[in-house]
Amino acid sequence: MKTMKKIVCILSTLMLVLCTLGCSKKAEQPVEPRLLLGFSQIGSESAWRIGNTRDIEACAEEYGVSLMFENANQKQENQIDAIRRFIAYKVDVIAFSPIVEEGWDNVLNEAKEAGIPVILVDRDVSTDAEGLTKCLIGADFYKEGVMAAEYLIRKADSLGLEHVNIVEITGTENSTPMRQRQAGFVDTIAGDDRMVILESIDGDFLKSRGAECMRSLLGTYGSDIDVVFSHNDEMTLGALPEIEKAGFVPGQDMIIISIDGGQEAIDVLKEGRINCVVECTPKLGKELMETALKLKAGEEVDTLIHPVEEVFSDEQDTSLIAPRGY
Ligand code: GZL
Repeated sequence: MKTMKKIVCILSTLMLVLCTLGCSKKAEQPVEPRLLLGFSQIGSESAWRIGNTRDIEACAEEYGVSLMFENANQKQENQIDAIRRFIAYKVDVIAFSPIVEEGWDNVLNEAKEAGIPVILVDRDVSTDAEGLTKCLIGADFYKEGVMAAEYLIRKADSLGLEHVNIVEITGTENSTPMRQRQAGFVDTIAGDDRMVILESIDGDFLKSRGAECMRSLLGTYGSDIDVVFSHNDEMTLGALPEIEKAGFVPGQDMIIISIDGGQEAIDVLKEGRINCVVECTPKLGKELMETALKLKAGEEVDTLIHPVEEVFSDEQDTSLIAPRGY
């Protein structure tokens, strides 16, 4: 009897081991991706862009989306080539952040003819054609420009400034953030006679160009500059050392206003060398994956998704600003 019990015990243990192996084997089976998404990213020009890429990659993983990711290294022709590869590969959905607004009709028509829906991430395209894209997921850049100007008006009031000379370092010419941030800012200061924009200069969202632009502006206007309005943190961080080299104290001799809200800029805000940072969140991955999955399932999607964004400035206790994650 005891022998029989031993045999049953060994057999049941063996069965348990086999089942476990079998399960783990099943667990190793590659899980079919829910969707194949082709994404063309502009490049790696800023902490914002790198944060955007990281968020999209993390969300693809989380949502079980197979991501074909291509970095265009700041060239529109590379983005167009990437979209054509996605079409040839017959991805389920195409998404991209257009470096500039014009020049996309041909390739977007090719995607439409191939029956592949396209989602715009971060930036927009300018086209007269209908139905080339399904959705734009990105910041309200015009509002960011408005928030920057509204801060400046409050700051000028608090300092009792009667005349405010502004220099503007803009983002990539003809890009949505450049056009909209400038429009929002200009429209908001338009009614305030104290405000004068001495010059706007294209810094292409790059740190190195931000430094070059600031050197040029300092050479032309020097101590006449009251405010630097910079379209992104990278250019701001490039400009600050140039202001200091010229003998001025940024945040005191000149009011510094920036946009993006990355950790490095927030740290400098806390030091008092920047006065205001308007948030532009790069965390668009969740909305992108959910929208792409809806399109794959043939569901209706919102045509415009704006994230909620805030302003960080020397009007608040900046020590309370949480870590930014980009
Ligand atoms: C804004 C994004 C801009 C950032 C820059 O959504 O398009 O591009 O403000 C980035 O940092 O280069």
